[in-house]
Amino acid sequence: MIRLFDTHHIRKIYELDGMWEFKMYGIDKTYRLPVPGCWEQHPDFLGHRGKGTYTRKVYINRDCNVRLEFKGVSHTADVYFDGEKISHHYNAFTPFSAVITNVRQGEHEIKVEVDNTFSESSALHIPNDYYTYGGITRPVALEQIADVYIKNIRFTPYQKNGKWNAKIEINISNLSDKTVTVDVKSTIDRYEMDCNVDINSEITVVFDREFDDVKPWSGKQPDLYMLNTVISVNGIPVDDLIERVGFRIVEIIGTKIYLNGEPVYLKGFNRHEDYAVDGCAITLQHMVQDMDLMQDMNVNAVRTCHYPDDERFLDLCDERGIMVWEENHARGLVLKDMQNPNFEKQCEDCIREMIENHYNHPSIIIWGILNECASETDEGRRMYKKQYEQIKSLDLSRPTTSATCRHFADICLDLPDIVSFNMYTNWYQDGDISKRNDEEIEWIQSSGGENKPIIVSELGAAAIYGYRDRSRCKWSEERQADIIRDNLEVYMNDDRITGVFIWQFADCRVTEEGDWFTTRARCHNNKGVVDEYRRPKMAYDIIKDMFDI
Ligand code: ADA
Repeated sequence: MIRLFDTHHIRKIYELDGMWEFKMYGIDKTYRLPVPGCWEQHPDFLGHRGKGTYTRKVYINRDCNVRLEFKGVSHTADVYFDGEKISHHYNAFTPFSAVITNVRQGEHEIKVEVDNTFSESSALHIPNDYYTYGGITRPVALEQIADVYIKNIRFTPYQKNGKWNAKIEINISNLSDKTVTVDVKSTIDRYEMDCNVDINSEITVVFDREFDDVKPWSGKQPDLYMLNTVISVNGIPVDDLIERVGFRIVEIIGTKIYLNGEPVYLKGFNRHEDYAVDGCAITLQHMVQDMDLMQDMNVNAVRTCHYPDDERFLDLCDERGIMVWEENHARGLVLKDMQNPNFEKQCEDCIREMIENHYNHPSIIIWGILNECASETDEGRRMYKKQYEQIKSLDLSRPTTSATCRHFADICLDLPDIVSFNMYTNWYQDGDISKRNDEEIEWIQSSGGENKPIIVSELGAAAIYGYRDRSRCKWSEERQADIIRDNLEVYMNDDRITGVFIWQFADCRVTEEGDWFTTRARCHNNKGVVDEYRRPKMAYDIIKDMFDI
């Protein structure tokens, strides 16, 4: 399943989930592995870092154009159709697609060369406090498309004179070499919009109108609408695209975040896409379990640390009214990492693909960048500034932020709309939580962050699941519960703070490369409130109670 709803009724879409032939470079054996999936789930590749090739045949039942969509390949993909290279993509966490024209009816071969090794060509996937898996880790789809087809649609809701309006931008592509006249019809609920246009190569059709009696999307009432767009040639429907949208606006007013004119307080988790038996290729069932557990703990928000998430999880957030801070792919990159010659382009690509593909999710209320990167340096500032500007060039409807740990040294706090900081008082540094919080906020407010909303983007402690100790020593479940409780008591009672994200929802695997193993028992980040099998630790019930406000 590629989304939690049908995206087409006219365009023919074949989901390519299933068993693909697989060969690992350097191993003379042919396997059959599941897609989506990580090769690390196979006993022969438990910790394998290398290059593997997935291959499968597809039957095309008529001459047509074909569009292949990959929702995620970890971490670099080279895609071939009948032996011809049609796409190269870097980054496990963003979708990409390729169009092949004039495909003849019959059997064809798709081959995907996948690389999860670390090298200078990978500036973002590096040894880190999370694991970079290998495989075609998110769904794949093959679509039969007409010569004129809908590339994508942007839905931007807004208020005008107290009424809901929306701007709908429909990008249509013409693969033929002649001008074509198309009829474009979009419907939402009882509202219809229609126009006729001539297309040479590409065109953007814009509808912009009032929808006076629609219900807004909010955490408590996440009303969603199907935006169904059909294009016809000579009265014959040739293509369609269905998006699921919500009417909501996000504003920053003073030091608060407002959703539809109401201030919100974000209480949530940082969630890595990592599950004991799935790796990063989390199944829908396990995504739903994660969502159910987080909602059982009374969260209303989630941060997609530290990369864009699987769209099915974002669909779940849309349906459940969970507000999302989605961020580009970067974690803890020092200036030397940011000076990798591939860094800026790889970040730019990630931001573009994240926003282009996830723009219509009403649950996403914040775009984040560069978690704990070199925001204390002049060169780092140049790159932060460039990335915030790129986000604003793609989306003016959402605020920006970045989680900093460069306490008392960060020189980028004036750039984002919201200032966010990661603080581990009583785990990494023991001390007076309230005092440290006051010092931090006073510094923020005098260093470019004045009159901005403030979020505590990370707080927490580690515990090994099942390790109980009446001394409440560090690494025990008791101590983790104490530290989270004591930190939440301060942050949730400070009206200068407009949200908290606990680090982290579940234990996740980390790379053995680098020196993470020295402080990450089991080669896992053990700060989850549940372990990698989603078994709850003692902190679970503390959070459930404290978030029940
Ligand atoms: C940092 C980082 C997280 C994680 C956390 C920790 O704040 O943003 O990815 O590494 O620390 O567990 O120490």
